[in-house]
This record gives sequence, C-alpha cells and structure tokens, in this order.
Amino acid sequence: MARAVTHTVATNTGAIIRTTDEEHVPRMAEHEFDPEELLATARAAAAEAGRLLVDGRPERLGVAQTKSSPTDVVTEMDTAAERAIRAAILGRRPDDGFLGEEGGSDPGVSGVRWVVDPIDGTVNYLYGLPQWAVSIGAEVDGVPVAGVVLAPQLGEEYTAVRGGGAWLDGKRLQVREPEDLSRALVATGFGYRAERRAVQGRIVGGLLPRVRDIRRGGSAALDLCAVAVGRVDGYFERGTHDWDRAAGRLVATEAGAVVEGFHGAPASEEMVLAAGPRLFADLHGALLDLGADETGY
Ligand code: LIP
Repeated sequence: MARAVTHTVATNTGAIIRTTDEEHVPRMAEHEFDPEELLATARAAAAEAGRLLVDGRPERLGVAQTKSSPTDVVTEMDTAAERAIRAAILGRRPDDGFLGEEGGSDPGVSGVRWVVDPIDGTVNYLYGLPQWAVSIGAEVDGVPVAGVVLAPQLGEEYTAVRGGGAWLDGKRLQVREPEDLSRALVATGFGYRAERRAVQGRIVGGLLPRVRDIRRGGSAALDLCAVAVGRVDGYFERGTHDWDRAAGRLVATEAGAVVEGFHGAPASEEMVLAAGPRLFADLHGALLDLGADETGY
C-alpha cells in the first residue's frame, strides 16, 4: 500500500497543519512548505556564516560604515556574512523572499520570507566579545515557522519550529517563572541614539529597585533565547528590528514565553517584551508605571 504523503500547510490564519488528507490541501492552504526543511536550510546557512565570521575575522577589524548614529556600526564582516547567507538560502530556494539587516529586502513569490541578521550584537563582535549571533528566521505570511540563533563563540545553537518546541543543542527549552517581579532577573538593551538612551536609562533606573537585577547582553536574539533557556526571567527593549527578533521570538514563544509589545500589540520596534505568562503581566505593569510606553523617545 502506497505510503500516504504528509503535507505541511499553512492555513490563512497562520496555523500549521500536517495532513495526509489530499482534499484538505487545496481548500486550506495557499502555501506548501515543510518547516523542518526550512529549519535545515537556515541551520546550514547559519553554520556557513558562523565559520566565515570566526575564521575570516580580520585581526584588526574596523568600522566600514555607520547607520542611524555614529555608534550604529557595520563591519565588512556583517555584509560578507549576509551575502553568504543570501546565496546559501536563495541558491536552494530561489522563489523565496529575503529581508536582511545589511541588504534590503526582496518579496519573493513562494510566500516564504527569510528574515536575517548576519551578526546580531555587532558591537560585541567588533570588540571581540563572544555575545553575538547569526539569526535566521523563516516566515510564511508573516507567521514565524522556523528559526535558528547560532552563537559560534559560545558554541551554542538555538532552534525552533512552530508547534515543534524550542531546542538548545538537543535539549528542549522551557521558560522560568520567578516567584514574583522582585525575584526576576531581567535583560534589556539600549538604542544607538543618545536621546533614546537617556530615557531608557531612566526607565531601567526606575525598574532596578523592583527586580532582582538587570542584564545587558548586547544581542536581542540572544536575550530572547536567554528567556527561553531560563538564563534570565524576562527581556524588554525599544528599538529592535524585525531581523533582531525574528528567530529569537519563535525560540522564546516555543519555550512558553509571551513575546509581545504593550497593550496586547505584536512585538515591534516600539517594544518587545518577553517573559513567562505570569511575569509578563507584572513586568508589563511596571514598565507602564515607568512610562516605557510613551512615544517620542
Ligand atoms: C543590536 C540588538 C540589541 C540592541 C543593540 C543592537 P545589532 O542589534 O540586538 O538588542 O540593544 O543596540 O541594536 O545592531 O547588533 O544587529
């Protein structure tokens, strides 16, 4: 008897279903893809970029250009790694879309879009600190379905597939829930513009007496993974981009975290807040008290 073909399809609501029922596919799916195959493609591209970034790092690495401010830097390795990732992914899947931090975006025609940060934590990479990662997320109709965050100098690879859990080197991840906010270890980050940093500094100053302590790692992707693995209890930041969040967000949500903005909005440049469900509510409340949802900074 012929083995039933398993179709992995995305419904219009973004739900991922596996079905062997042929008649299901045309009615419910606009796109056909296999999240495991997308994850394998992401992992291969990340591994290639990781090797380039470790073995190919020039002795005296400098700043190639700056972006939103004099401290928002790009090195030659950011652009070289993004080129390698783009070639590795679109070489396998030429119809897909691509959004990369250093190279703009192509819409593609397949419904699958790759959201890529070749070096998340560029300032750490520039200074020779190990807290940086290659972050590659795959989305279908804006819904994250697969993601990898590879930290070569930490020797760690975080992976996630929608509905398939989050993993660190083969171990399944689950967020930690502290007793309450006063026992929470919270990560955060600061923008590249001085005016924003001034407000972020005031907000963190106000939060400090209310939590266990604050950590500033320098990579949103690794901060979201730290929530997933329980190395911090929560993370929040204003100013992150899609490419900083795409893969890390899926890892954190698949580990049981709530990853959103304020007032139930999706995570965005305005705010990404990630924590277990209970702490999420407390941290959300404390940040509102401190005016973190105000506009204009
Ligand atoms: C970094 C973010 C981090 C933020 C840094 C920077 P980049 O991204 O991951 O959370 O605090 O200021 O934006 O620029 O290294 O890709």
